[in-house]
Amino acid sequence: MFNEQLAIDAMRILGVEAITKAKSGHPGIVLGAAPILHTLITRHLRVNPRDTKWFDRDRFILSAGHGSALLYSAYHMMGFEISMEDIKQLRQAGSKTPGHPEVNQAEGVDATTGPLGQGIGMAVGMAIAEEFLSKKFNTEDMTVVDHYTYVICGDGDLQEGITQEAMSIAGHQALGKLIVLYDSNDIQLDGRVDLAYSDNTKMKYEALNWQYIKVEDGTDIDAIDKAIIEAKKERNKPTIIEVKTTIGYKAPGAGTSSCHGKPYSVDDLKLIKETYNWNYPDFTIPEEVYDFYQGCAKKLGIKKHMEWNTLLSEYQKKYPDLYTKLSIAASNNFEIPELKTYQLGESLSTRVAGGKALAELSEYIECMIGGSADLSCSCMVKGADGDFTKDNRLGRNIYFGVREHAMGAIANGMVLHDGIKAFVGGFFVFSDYMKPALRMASIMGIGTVFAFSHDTIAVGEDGPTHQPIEQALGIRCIPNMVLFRPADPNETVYCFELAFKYKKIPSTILMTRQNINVLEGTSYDGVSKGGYVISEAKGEMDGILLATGSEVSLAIEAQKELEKQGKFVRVVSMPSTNLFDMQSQTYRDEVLPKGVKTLAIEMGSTYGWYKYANDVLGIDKFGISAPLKVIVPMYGFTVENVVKKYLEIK
Ligand SMILES: Cc1ncc(C[n+]2csc(CCOP(=O)(O)OP(=O)(O)O)c2C)c(N)n1
Ligand SMILES: [Mg+2]
Repeated sequence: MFNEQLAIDAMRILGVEAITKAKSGHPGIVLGAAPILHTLITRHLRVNPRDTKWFDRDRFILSAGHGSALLYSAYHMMGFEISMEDIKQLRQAGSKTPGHPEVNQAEGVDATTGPLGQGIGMAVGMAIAEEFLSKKFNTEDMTVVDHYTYVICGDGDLQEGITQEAMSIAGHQALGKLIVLYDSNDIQLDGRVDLAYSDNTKMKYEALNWQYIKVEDGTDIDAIDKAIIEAKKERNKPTIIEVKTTIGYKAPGAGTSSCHGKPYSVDDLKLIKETYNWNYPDFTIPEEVYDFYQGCAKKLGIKKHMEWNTLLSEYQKKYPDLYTKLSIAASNNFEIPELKTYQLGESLSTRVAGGKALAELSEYIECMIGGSADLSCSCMVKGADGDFTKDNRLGRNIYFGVREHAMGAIANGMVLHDGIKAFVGGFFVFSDYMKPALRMASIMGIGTVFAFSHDTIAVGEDGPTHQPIEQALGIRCIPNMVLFRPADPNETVYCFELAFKYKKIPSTILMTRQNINVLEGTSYDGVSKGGYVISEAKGEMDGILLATGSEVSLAIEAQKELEKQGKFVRVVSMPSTNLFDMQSQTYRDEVLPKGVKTLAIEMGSTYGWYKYANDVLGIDKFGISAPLKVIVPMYGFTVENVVKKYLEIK
């Protein structure tokens, strides 16, 4: 009979060898948590190393992303497309084995991790997606969606605030197919966990409506196995399995933080291999170990995938409509319709226009799920078909509660799962609470839609804490993110159409609290280019007023006033600087010709606008609590001041 210890040690040693070669990485978790991952992949995890995107695979997230070498080592031996050469290239430029697991770079990685806590948040999103899709597509006789979501996390993950939010929602939503394996080694980067942490783990998670199971000896794979079996039995609660381990097990510095993030020297590595009685040259895995891991993957994953394929073709015959819908969802090929637009003379806030766009989109996209952080009545970001609850898994609105941090990560998790188009929203100023998730969506290249209302100081009475100033700038700077700030209800509709079309680009849509008149001159084509001439100069062009969002209306008023003074200016609406910057130089020069005096107008940080304009009417200080009618003019956003500022440009 095969000695599994050999396989576990192979996983450990290969990971540590890669770290030593890279002279960079985190060996402690590799040595300590290997038995956890080993148990999962040899007895439970249903994945196909040859088809890593199989729709009904179990999802697995290494939330403790610093343990990437452990993951790569295991995946290599299981037969994923991670070669020994890739392992040797750990953490090197362009390798398939980056410092932290990245969805688009390393084979089989279900979520990019590294920022602690994000992984757990995304796992909750995946578990929600599974619950919804299984309810939607399974029939009495055919189960086409049925999988678990597994997480391995560390002490750091559980200390993060986002994790409290995510686990609280997961418990509330009774996500029974979510299983978190906690590598509990009492050590973190700076030292002992008890320097900073004394929560009662069992009581804490039970209070959050989780099942808690403890495994006292993290080298006892049968005990870990038994705990996972127990976890799977509990269908009404997510489970956290606390596995007591030793960081850097059997290696120099074991049980201390010295082995958390420092690679072992070549000499230390030699010593470790001696201690483990590992007599193979570096980067050498015995055939029997490959055979064992690949045999397990075959039995647990590949075989199941083949059975699933057979099931799916029967499903296609018997339920052709459902099959078509499932295929569209799984491939993220949702058809985006042309949405209803508004007529001149109408006036409504862009948050209301956004809410209506979402409602209309929900009719076409059956697997569109979204919600808000207790602000759906205000920001109008709300899903259709009632609320997603433990008793109504087909509800497409999620009440996230006031949990923005987790909401962002959960939305990303739903999108990463595939099959779901997710959108979430709240007050724009609190996008700060979601910034890490916005950034993660951008790094991962996924089409999550973040829609925020209350986009400027025009929020009014709530004061500076609620009035965004620097937020738009911050989000525009995130690579691969498209931020939209539509000028009127119609631009809002076009922004939603575009955002829902993107598959590999997340978007952030900013909406007003106050009413905006429907403007003349808006166009889908213009919005899709990020910036366009919304109102041409009525005579020889003297200059340009460049504006976004609600300030476009102001610019058009100022254009009329300047006209009276004999100055003909063009108004450019710039709903997305990100998209505008992607256009050809020719197009950009057409819209904003060089050498033409230009004033940019936005009720937010001026930083960044000088790239397009000679001067900027913006806000570089905090707002104040005052009614809209007072604060907006007080901060200079009047026709007179726009005209004055424009005329001052030399
Ligand atoms: C949000 C965030 N903050 C800080 C870090 C840096 N960091 C990475 S691992 C780690 C220690 C985490 O401790 P634990 O999860 O117990 O890992 P172990 O030392 O047991 O491997 C820290 C602070 C990070 N990756 N993400
Ligand atoms: Mg730890």
